[in-house]
Order: sequence, then C-alpha cells, then structure tokens
Amino acid sequence: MREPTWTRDRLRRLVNREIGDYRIIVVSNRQPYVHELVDGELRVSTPAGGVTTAIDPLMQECAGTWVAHGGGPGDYLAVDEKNRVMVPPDDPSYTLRLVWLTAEQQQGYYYGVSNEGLWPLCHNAFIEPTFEQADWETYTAVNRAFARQVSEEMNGGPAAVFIQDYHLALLPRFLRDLEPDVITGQFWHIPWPNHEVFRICPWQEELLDGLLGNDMLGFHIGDHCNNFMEAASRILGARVHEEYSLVYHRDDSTLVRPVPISVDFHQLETDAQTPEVAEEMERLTAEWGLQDKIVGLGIDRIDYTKGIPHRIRAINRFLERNPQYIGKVVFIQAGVMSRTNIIAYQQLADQIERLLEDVNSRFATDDWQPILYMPTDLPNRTLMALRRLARFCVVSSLHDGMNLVAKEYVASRYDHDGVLILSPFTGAALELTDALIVNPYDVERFGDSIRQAVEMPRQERQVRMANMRAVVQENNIYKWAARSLVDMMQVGRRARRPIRSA
Ligand code: GDG
Repeated sequence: MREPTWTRDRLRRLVNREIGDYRIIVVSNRQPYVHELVDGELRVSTPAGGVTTAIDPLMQECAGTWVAHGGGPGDYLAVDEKNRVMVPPDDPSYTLRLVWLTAEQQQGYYYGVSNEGLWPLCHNAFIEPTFEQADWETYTAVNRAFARQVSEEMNGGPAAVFIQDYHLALLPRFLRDLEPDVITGQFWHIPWPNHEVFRICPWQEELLDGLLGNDMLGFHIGDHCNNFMEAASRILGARVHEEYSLVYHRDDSTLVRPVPISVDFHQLETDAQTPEVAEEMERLTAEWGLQDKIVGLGIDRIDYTKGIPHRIRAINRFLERNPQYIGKVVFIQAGVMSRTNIIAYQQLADQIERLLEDVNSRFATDDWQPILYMPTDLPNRTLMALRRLARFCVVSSLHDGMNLVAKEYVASRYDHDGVLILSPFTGAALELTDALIVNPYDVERFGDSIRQAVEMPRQERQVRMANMRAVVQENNIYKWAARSLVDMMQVGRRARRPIRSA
C-alpha cells in the first residue's frame, strides 16, 4: 500500500508521537532567524533554505531549542542574559540559543576548516583543500563550545539532538563525552568522498571518530553512505554491518542512512501561482526584452562546485553550432556571491566575468545578448518569476550532495512545462530521471542538450515534467524531516536504553 504524502501537519503529529519526554535540540552553524537593526529598530529575517523550512515546523510543534551561531548584526540586542530568544517572532513557540564567535574563531572554524578544508575535500571539483593546523584547533574549540552549550540546554533531562552539516563534525563526540545518554543524529548536506580522496585529510581519524559519536548519520545518497562506511572501516578499523548499515566503534554503533533532502513542494507550487509572481513575470519580460525569446535559467550560489563556467562554455558551443538561435535564446544566470574572502571564490568570480564577456561580445547583436548575469541576492518573487519564465533550467554541478535548485524548478512548474538539464553528479539526478542528464565536462553533449531542450516538443516536455513533479511531490521536505527524526529516535532509544538502566 502506498503511504500517504508527507505534509507539515502529518510531520507535527509524528513529532508528538515520537519524542515522548525527550527535549528536541537542533544544532546548526546557520540560525533560522536573523536579527537586523534597521533605522534603530530590530527586524527579523529568515535566511532562505530547505533546512529551516523542514525543521521550523518540527520545532514549533515540540517547543524545542535551536542552537546556532549568532551572526546577525542585531542578535546581541535580541537575546536575554542566557543568549536565548523565543521564535518565530509572530508566534513565539521555541527557543533559539545563540553561540557567539569572535572574528578569529569565525575565520578558523567557518572559512578555514569548513570551507577551505572540508568543502573542497568532499567535492570532486579539483580545488585543493587547505589544511591549517591553527584553523583545526579553532574548529575543535568551537565544536567543544557548541557541545557545552547544548549540554547546558539539556539541563540534566533526556534530549535528542539533531545536528546539521560539516561545520560540526566533532560535536557529537564531545557531546557524548559530556552526556552519555543523549540521542544524537546528524545530517551531512554535502557528499562524502571516496577513500582515496578522504585519506589525504590530516584529521581523518578525528572527523570519523567525531561523527561516529552519533546514533544516526544521514547522507543524501547511498554512495556517500558507502564511502563513509568504507572510511570508518579502513581508517579506524571499525566493524561495518552492511546489511543493517551499522558501523560499530568504541562499543557503540551508528546507523548510516541515505535520507534525500527535498523542498516544500506544495508551498512552492502555491507561491508560483500568486498574482505578484505573474506581475513580476510581466515586468521582467518588458524590462529585459524577453517577449519572443526562449529563456534558459541558472540559479546558484556562486561556487566552484556548481559548474557555472562549464555552463557558459556549453552555451557558447550551442550558439556556435546552432547559429539559427542567435537573437532567439536568452540565458539568465542568477546567483548570490558567497564566501568571497576565500581566494578560490574570487578567482571563480573573475573567471565567470571573463567567460561572459567572451561569449556576449562574440554573439551579441544590437538589441540582444545571449547571457544576462545577475550576481545579486534576488528576492524570492523574482526567482519564482524566472523559474516560471524559463523554458529550460540548467543545473550543471561538478559535484553536489543533492541540489535543491533542480527540485525547486520542478515544484514551481504547476503548468507542467519546462525542461530540466541536470548533471549526473548531483544527488537529485538519482530521483529526477526525466531530466536531460548531461555531463558538464562534456561540452559537446552539453551544447547538444541545450538544443534538445530548446527544440523539445511541448507534449514531451509535459510528460517529463509531470513525472518529475510526481517524484518531488512524494519525496518532499517533510518526508526528509520525518525519516530523519524517526531513524534518530528509534535507533537512539534502542542504543541508549542499556546505559540508562545501568
Ligand atoms: C548544500 C549542498 C544540498 C541560490 N541562489 C540564490 C538563492 N539560492 C537558493 C536556492 C536553493 C539554495 O539557495 C541552494 O541550495 P543547493 O541545494 O543548490 O546548494 P547548497 O547551498 O550548496 O547546499 C547541496 C543542500 O545543502 C541541502 O542539503 O542540496 O547539495 O551543497 O534553495 O534557491 N536564493 C536567493 N538568491 C539567490 O541568488 N534568495
């Protein structure tokens, strides 16, 4: 029998049933609500992203605590003497506890180890990771500080702690040392590399030992789970029970599971149909002269894993080989700059500018240019209008844990139109098999797939889009949250029971 589709309400009911006396604590680097000072007044904003969308309703239901780095300019003013503030602001129902980091700590822990070390280590994008011992010491100290503050929030009671991502790989072990009874689960949002790659990391044992402090560890896809289990076995000599996906280490076990993340399908589909989005589509069409054009779209954080230069080269090849489309196809590349104080990101931004200049100057006519580039944080309404306007959307990651942009495009196309061109090196490619799957390094085939997208008959577009929409509707963000919670609670209850009774 098919299980009913996961919704926000169903997730809330599950939370009530599953957690019992446990206090739910979520820990992430990034906070779900940021306080800003505008004209002397405190304003609250919610950074966009799937993780907050999924976990916020869960937290609202269980009145738990979310521990995160306080990075907002108004955060100091918003919290009480224990660094806590109730959120969401319009219906305060759970506690946000903010952890303060100095600029130096932020440099070593966030930029250094997390984004110059672990990020390139875990993505096959041929950027060499940097491993600085001083940064590692900061990363360790910050993870310890998070563990202490989570322990304070537990206040001696039973708790289940759900940790997010690669910034906090040591936290589960430090926390387990302080609180042997705690249930912990962690979701690793990026890929886990194979053994040949991972073993270059000077801190490989510490990272594995840290993560194996969890009762449950989630990755997007099975390959990343297998890579992790292989590393645990070969580097730490841990015993792996493949059939049950369990890793045994230090008289304890960790369930390692693929739990593919997703988007709020229903919300995106609803947002796509508002009159504001229709108005925005009209405005963009008039302003950018898109009336009779076929629009292609890319939305990315400007990151070297996303294959943006490869995409520009493919557009160049497409126009070279299909000059009949000069003046007819416009590709819009939107994206926020990120991690701009890291050199690899500055070099990428320069490379993109140069490639754009080449392609645009080569093909532009008096009233047309092939690529419009918007390297700014566009409002959600504009991004939604772009998804609606785009005949095709390109996701060309060189490596990506999941890629939510692909799923957002599919969920927004309630009209069942549009073609997704998708890299096979994304987690999303395992689910969205009706996309045009193309290797971003293969510029010839990539160029051909753009032509195929431009020329695909409407009926084929509709069939493929309907199939992809059915997948995203079913495998939505609430299913991800529900499965993560159930796995963590079930496996954690089983593992921690003997300790408690002893
Ligand atoms: C990590 C993993 C995994 C993008 N540009 C703009 C903008 N975005 C939004 C997108 C989407 C989100 O940011 C990006 O999500 P992705 O999944 O593509 O990628 P990462 O940031 O690398 O996230 C990834 C994810 O975690 C979740 O587990 O899928 O594999 O790397 O929501 O729409 N939003 C705004 N302006 C932009 O210019 N407002």
